[in-house]
Amino acid sequence: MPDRPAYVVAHWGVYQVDTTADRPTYAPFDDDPSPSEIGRSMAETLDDPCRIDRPMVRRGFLEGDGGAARGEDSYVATDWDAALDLAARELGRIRAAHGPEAIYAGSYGWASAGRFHHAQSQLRRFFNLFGGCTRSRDTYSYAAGEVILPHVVAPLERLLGGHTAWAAIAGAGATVLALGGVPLRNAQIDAGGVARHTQAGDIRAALDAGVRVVNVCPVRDRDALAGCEWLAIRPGSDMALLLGLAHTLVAEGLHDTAFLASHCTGFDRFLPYLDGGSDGVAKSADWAAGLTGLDAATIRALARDLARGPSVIAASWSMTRQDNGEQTWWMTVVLAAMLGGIGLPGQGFALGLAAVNSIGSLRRPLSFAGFPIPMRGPAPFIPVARIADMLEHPGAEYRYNGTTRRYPEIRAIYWAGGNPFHHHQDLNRLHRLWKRVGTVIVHEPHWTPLARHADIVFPATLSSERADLSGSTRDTHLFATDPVRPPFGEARDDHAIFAGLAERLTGPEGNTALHEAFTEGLTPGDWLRRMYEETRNRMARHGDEMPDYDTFRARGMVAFSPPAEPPTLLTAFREDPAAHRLSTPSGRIEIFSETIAAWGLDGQPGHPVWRAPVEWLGAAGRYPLHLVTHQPDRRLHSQLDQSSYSRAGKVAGRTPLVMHPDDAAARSLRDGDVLRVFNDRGACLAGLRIDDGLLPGVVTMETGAWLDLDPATPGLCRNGNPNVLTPDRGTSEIAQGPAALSCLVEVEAAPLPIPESRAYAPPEILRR
Ligand SMILES: Nc1nc2c(c(=O)[nH]1)N[C@H]1C(S)=C(S)[C@@H](COP(=O)(O)OP(=O)(O)OC[C@H]3O[C@@H](n4cnc5c(=O)[nH]c(N)nc54)[C@H](O)[C@@H]3O)O[C@H]1N2
Ligand SMILES: Nc1nc2c(c(=O)[nH]1)N[C@H]1C(S)=C(S)[C@@H](COP(=O)(O)OP(=O)(O)OC[C@H]3O[C@@H](n4cnc5c(=O)[nH]c(N)nc54)[C@H](O)[C@@H]3O)O[C@H]1N2
Ligand SMILES: [Mo]
Repeated sequence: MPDRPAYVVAHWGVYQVDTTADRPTYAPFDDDPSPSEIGRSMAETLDDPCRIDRPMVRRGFLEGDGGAARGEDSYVATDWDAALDLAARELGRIRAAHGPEAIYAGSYGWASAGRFHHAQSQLRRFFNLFGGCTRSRDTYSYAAGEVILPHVVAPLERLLGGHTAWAAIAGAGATVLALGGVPLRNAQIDAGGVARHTQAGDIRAALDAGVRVVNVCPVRDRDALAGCEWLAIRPGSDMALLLGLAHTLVAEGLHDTAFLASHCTGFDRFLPYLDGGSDGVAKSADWAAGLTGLDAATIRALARDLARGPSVIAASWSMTRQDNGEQTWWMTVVLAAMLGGIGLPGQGFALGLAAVNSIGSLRRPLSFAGFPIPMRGPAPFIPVARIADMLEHPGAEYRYNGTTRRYPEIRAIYWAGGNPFHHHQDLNRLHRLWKRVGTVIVHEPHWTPLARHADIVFPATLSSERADLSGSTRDTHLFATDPVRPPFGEARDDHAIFAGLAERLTGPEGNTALHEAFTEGLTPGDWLRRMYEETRNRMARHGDEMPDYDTFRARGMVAFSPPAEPPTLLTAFREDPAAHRLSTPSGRIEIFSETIAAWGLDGQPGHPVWRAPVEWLGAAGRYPLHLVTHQPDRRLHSQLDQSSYSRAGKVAGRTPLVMHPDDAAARSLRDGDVLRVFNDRGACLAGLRIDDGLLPGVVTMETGAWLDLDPATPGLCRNGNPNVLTPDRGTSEIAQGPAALSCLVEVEAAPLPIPESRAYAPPEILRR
């Protein structure tokens, strides 16, 4: 070990680990001004009762049950050779009989930080060399935005890389209209690691500099800093608010016609919709008031305020995870264009301020090498959240991004580094359809609900057990991370697991050595050196000097300077739209898109439109409450849910459900009660927390509680995973993204006797 602290990097922070005691202790990185508490769970989860020590095979799989008991079964502990032989035989058999695309290895998920030990990269490299698989496209975070924005303004990755910083917004003294608020709780995280949690400080400084933040959210969000105003909007209606603001601008002659003429296209095609000429409905402030529950006068005043001074129209990522999420982000760009501030310092639109630490912080995009993924042959895919549709309707047609596609027939599922039994919607449906698949192979460190839905479970290591290169390309550092513990039990790295399979399989033509191709004869240490050297070359092209690999390892990190000026999106385009054309067909911001109009989709005329959500308070019937799910404060998704820190945030041992006092009184419920939350898709238990900081009629639950379906009560999750309630619908035919956030429910006191949650008790394991 070099003469420096041992570093371990997680998506929620960087830790200096003391390895001299019996158990490693994790202290936040010295230079982190505001570390996340989530790291408190890291030591205890290294070897908690949920950790998987050996390869496991589901008992019913060995007995040939065809998947019937998947999700409820016991497991047989086995040795590595037997488990790898079994998995390799399954993969080889399916490829030979049905082609590699009969294996779904979409494997969406966050896994752990680390650029080499990145489960998805390992999996993609393996399957590309194996001959392919069916993959997934886009994310659960903002699929609707990823698909729509390239047609309208620019690819999302480009926009998030050089995103407008709070420091620029502070410089402009702008008013920020924040749809979905500024959820500081979420800024604990960044994909790949956070060296310095700067988001809270940056927002504080902006507020102190006179920035006005208007939180538009059904929930007041106590995490957002004091000083933000709160406009309690009806969930799912933000698009109507944006249209009402736009209508007011035009009605009062406040829109920037010069900017619309010089940098945009199609405003004239949108105007007849806005003023009602095309459909007889003016999208006025009064119209918007009826849909959003806000005052028409408030909407008008807000439009005038936004037009008067510098402004930012900020939409959260959560805006995209709803019915027609495409429209809300499109209209966010359009409203900002009408205000004319796009590309002026600290003005324009923002996408996900505080969604993760980097968005709004003073950052510049860094260019780090990843584990190489050779591209081979065709790459069939599904939109990531259409997994259950694919399993239910093989061969069926669906629309996606202007094309008509067909679902493949899937015989096996392979997952490493994600948890669909956390992240997917309508989990009772997924649980049912998952049983139709012949073989399920999973790598997991812990007995998560995904591991418990697998036939072959390979125990995976955690970041604390391996050396890596770690850092986010939207952060400030690259770290040399260290193993601070030997692997738990017989756990292996994802790379070693794929290498073990590759030893037992050939490439697609039957003659290539897959192991040789996968590893290139390199050890993990060799890969780290190679990836570092490539990173060093890339960064040198951007003028950043990095030390040689051995010096870097000895120092443990390299830091990159912040940008000279706080960035604002699209400044070059603003200055010279001809020289810096956008990548849209017109090279401009597309308020009307000929491309999208030509798709001929029902109710999608080629400009942003209001389409009422399927489930919302505007049309509530049997289920009168609107459930909003949001990211959890005490963990990352379902990761670390078994820890004492996460469990200390529960109410009566279940996920808290937050409810307005009036709604609780109407149901004779008291704080701390165990609840049954239900709709036609399923039910879960929850613990009541009464709070007046949300709109009556709205209830909230955080995501990420480990699914624990009750064998005695079909459809009931005893632990409080809200995804047994959420709908499994595409956002629209444009992106087919997850409409994960919201649904209608009813809540009652849980009937007695209340079943115990078994979520954190491992399955029965037979050891020979
Ligand atoms: N209702 C509702 N649902 C949602 C959302 C919502 O807002 N509402 N949000 C959605 C969003 S934005 C997202 S991004 C998804 C997140 O969904 P996921 O990213 O799937 O959630 P995680 O819990 O982070 O899953 C990561 C899994 O990887 C495992 N893991 C960790 N490290 C390693 C490793 O090194 N190797 C291997 N093999 N495995 C490892 C962990 O144990 C865990 O099971 O959830 C989505 N679901
Ligand atoms: N601590 C922690 N941080 C995280 C994560 C985590 O698991 N834990 N996950 C990370 C990931 S993968 C992602 S994608 C980001 C997600 O970042 P976001 O998508 O921004 O996060 P959410 O918490 O789902 O939603 C933000 C807010 O939107 C509000 N909201 C919901 N529906 C509506 C609506 O219809 N209208 C309005 N106006 N507001 C609404 C919710 O009340 C919530 O407070 O967070 C990241 N940060
Ligand atoms: Mo996400």
